[in-house]
Amino acid sequence: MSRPAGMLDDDALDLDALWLPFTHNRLYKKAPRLVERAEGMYYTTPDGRRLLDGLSGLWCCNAGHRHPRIVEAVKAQLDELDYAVAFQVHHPQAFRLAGALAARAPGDLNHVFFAGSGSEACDTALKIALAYHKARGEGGRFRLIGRELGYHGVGFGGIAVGGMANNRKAFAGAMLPGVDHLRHTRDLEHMAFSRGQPEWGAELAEDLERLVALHDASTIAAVIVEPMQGSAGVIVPPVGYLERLREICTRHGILLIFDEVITGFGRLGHWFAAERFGVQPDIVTFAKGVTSGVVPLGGVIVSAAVHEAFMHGPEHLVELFHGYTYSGHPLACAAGLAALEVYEHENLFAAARRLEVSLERAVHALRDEPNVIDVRNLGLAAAIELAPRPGAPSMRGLEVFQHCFERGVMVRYTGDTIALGPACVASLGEIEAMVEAVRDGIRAAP
Ligand code: PXG
Ligand code: PLP
Repeated sequence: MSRPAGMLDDDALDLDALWLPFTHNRLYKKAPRLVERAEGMYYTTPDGRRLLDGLSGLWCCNAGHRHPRIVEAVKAQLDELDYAVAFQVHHPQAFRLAGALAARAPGDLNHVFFAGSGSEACDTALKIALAYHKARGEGGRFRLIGRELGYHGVGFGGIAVGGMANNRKAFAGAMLPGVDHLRHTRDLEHMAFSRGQPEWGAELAEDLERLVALHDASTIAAVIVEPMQGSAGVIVPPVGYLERLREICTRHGILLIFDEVITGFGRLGHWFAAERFGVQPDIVTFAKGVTSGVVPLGGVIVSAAVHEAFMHGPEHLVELFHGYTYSGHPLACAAGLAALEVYEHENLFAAARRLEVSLERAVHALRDEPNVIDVRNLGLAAAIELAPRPGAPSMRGLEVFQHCFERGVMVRYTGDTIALGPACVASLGEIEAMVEAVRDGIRAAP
């Protein structure tokens, strides 16, 4: 074969103008990797090679790629309505999808605000939290608490409460005032190689009491956490941890926001992680899997009480000065409605819960491979953490990723952690193929 899998085979394609997100652009353009088509669990590269998708796109194509029912719904929507004015006028599909989401969200999470992505969803949730307290006469609650290693997208709000240093350091002067962070829950000494939720670590939630003591509860608006941290490499909450966060927030009148951009729509075998963990947040953010990645869509679901706080004052006045041109875009709503139907009719979350057992077994069998220092998993998410090569952090991760790509499997790497996030439609054989590619990759990256 003349060139590696996925290499550009159109010599006329000029790579210069495009600045890729979260990518080492110069190295990438020396050996670009592209995909041109996708179906189900597979991509096809421009030179016709099939690639098994080990990450559901970027944790979003939970029903597999180009599910025919979703594709049909989007095509049909295009024949009816392309765009509807989002402010003051709207369209039926958005109301239908909001109703469908409210019906599936746990407890009294029953009002939906649409955005275009997870980042917009996070900034929206933070703004709602601040405005909620203001509306109730508690405008002194201006602090937002995030968590170390947290990822809440790349808006100014999201990076301020986020805890990934690389996403913050160039923008240090532009962080929101009054933000603080809980300590993260990754502790290899106590929890390495846990299967599912670690037994140790519920007490780490007490760190919130430290921040309350420091800042006083009367200054804190909300705590935002990913119920399971995705981007930082599948950091699974210890048994009892989220319950304790909930208790502390309730005791001090602090809103609890679950950022479910990755954990929603089947990733943990349920509509939402809140349901799986049995912990009720006041606000949930979602994106990605809501349309199975077919059209961008994000949003926020709030509790009855949060919504109610805004519904006072003269009726002709806007209650929340916030919104996007593309809030509830018709194509996104059509894709969302179809995706929900697919998840339900094909019992994909039950399938995810069955596959979780196989994924867990397969990834933990990597434990004795060279340089593996941790294996973590929950639902259809797993991470294999490798020791960094001395003097060259991230190189091992990159080499494993490249090796898997050459072998026809797409995985994700962040630093020296390899992540897998198969779609709910994966077969047992496909899960095993992903894990075996990672095994080979680890052996090829001494
Ligand atoms: N919150 C969470 C919890 C996320 O995981 C966002 C917000 C932002 O969503 P948008 O749609 O603005 O990207 C995310 C996105 C990875 C990876 O490799 C994770 C995300 C995006 C891309 C890659 O883990 N998460
Ligand atoms: N910038 C300008 C100049 C705009 O007019 C708008 C929207 O009208 C925006 C940014 C925000 O765009 P969006 O609503 O798509 O977030």
